[in-house]
Amino acid sequence: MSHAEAKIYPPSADAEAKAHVDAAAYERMYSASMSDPEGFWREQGKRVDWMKPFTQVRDVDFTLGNVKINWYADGELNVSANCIDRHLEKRGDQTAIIWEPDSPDEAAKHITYKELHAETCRMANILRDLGVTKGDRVIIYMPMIPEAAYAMLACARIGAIHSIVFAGFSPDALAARVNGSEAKVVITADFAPRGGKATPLKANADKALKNCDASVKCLVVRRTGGDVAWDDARDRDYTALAKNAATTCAPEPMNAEDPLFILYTSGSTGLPKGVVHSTGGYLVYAAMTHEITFDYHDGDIYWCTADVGWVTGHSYIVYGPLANGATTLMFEGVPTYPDASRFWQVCEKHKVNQFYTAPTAIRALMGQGREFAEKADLSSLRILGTVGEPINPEAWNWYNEVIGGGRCPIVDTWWQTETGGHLMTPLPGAHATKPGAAMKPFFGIKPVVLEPTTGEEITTNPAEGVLCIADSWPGQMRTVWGDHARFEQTYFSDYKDYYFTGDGCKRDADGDYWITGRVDDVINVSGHRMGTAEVESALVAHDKVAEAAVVGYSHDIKGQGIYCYVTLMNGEEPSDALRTELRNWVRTEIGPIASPDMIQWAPGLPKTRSGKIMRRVLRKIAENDFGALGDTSTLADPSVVDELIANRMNR
Ligand code: 6R9
Repeated sequence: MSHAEAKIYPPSADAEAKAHVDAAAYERMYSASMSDPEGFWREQGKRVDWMKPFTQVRDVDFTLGNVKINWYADGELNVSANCIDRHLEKRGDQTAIIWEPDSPDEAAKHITYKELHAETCRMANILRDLGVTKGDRVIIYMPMIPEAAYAMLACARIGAIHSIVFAGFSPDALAARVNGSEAKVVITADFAPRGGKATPLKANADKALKNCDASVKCLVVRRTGGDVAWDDARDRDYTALAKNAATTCAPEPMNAEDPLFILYTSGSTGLPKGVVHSTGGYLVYAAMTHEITFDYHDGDIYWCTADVGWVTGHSYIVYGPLANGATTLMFEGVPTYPDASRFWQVCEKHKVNQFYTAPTAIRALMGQGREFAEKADLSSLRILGTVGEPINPEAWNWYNEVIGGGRCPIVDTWWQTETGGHLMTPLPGAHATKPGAAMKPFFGIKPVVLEPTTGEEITTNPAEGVLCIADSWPGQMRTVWGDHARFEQTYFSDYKDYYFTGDGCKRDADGDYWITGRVDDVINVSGHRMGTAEVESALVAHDKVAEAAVVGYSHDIKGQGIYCYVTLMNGEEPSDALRTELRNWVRTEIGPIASPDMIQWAPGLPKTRSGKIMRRVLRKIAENDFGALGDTSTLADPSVVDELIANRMNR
């Protein structure tokens, strides 16, 4: 089906009547944000409480060599005070966090804003006792437990910069981030229960810390109480210390441009880079998008199923919702444990109003059959959201009908680690939706579609090309940790004076946007973003591997799978045992999410005479699409292509 024929779902009268922003308000506010960004964002800056009010709103330059992004730069605030203290008077006894554990047999917890305040202060005081001060880095390597949120907010409270490492990452990946950010403390837990199994987080941290500076301390939350090794000089028992820690701690005044967190993410080249987000602009943007995209109203129960290890967990489990005084649900488990009805049972149990998840989860649950959803009472649901990858119309329709009962607007939110919050999404009471379309830019966002090779802007509709953003917004990343030149090169060098997203997109005849996926060497596996270069460098680190090229290919559930072409060292024999060995190797180097789906032995890789691997050809072969390999005449040895086709892994 072409986009022109896509079914259109206009906003319902109910959604429109309730919404913070209806169609007319969107038009008015969007055009104000374009014609007077300074005035627009000055007003939005009032969403947060300032210790010292800002007078400057924006100071931005996208010129290569001189890139700077500053918002509210002379203001001072504290994120933890904004997410907790300012709500205490009005909603101290309201639930801030509902915690749903991995096992449905364990009791859920309801943490009020008052309790959140006390727990965050305890954690902040313990961190201070460990010598953490303003500007220091703290790594958080945690299960999805309330202490993960306390840890984030505690860092923010004392002005430390947190960097969360997803609990599914390996010790090596953890060590790289501890060292890359020169962290003083790693906060972890004994074990991370997930889907009935438990990852030995503390043991992983022990392995990682062997490769880190001896001064790094390890603060351990007792989640399961299981046995762990202990180093008295380095390890501290959080659960024991918290009992005696003070429950007040004055929030540190921070400059709006002080970093709030670093989050490592994959790019098209090299190792993951540390995306740096600010304190003031980030919080304004996370709060605003959370309220408007999900049409959050006081008293609503909001659930985002992401992990705090990803940016979605930062902006839309913790910072956005709590800045808005919301009740946010935090889930420790997985969608299919104990069975494929878990998500829906949690929705019923906690009467969830807004539900936000990834297309890969929807596809996996759709595959298990609608009975699992039909068992649950989903009448509390009002808004559904998706994030992380393009959603195929079949999954969209299932989500709409089976989960939303045809009455819940679906917000397909397109954004990135780098953007801090949603850049494109339909708004529930303002816009029509089309299955698979991200539809409309958020306020202040000026998308441009460029012809990929010339960089010319395409101003007519329909349009197809690469997606850039013409101007800054408060939630934009500020730099790459420790490497501003890499920041400029990655995002501002391909297309002059624009932020380059790395995504391709179409704008249809109605002017609505459709994200078509990455145009660089980043792949998206089950909504997890991965650089093919990272998997390649893990593979070539194995002593039997001479060379490797990695591409994505279409995968029914994961969206994309990881396809590896591997050239072995002279004298090494390919075998299934070696395949397993390499797969396990990549899992240890990076983590299970980077586990190769296919490994094809490649005696030679298709290279140009200048030695560049022609990935376009490798992608086609991985897709089983041999008819359209394109021009291969510049290859040094075109015969390797036939060899690769002949040995294509059968699926
Ligand atoms: C938030 C997040 C970013 C990349 C992005 C794009 C893809 C995210 C999407 C989407 C189509 C959507 N992506 N949301 N593609 N429709 N609604 O996922 O951040 O992990 O940095 O990934 O994910 O390709 O460039 P991150």
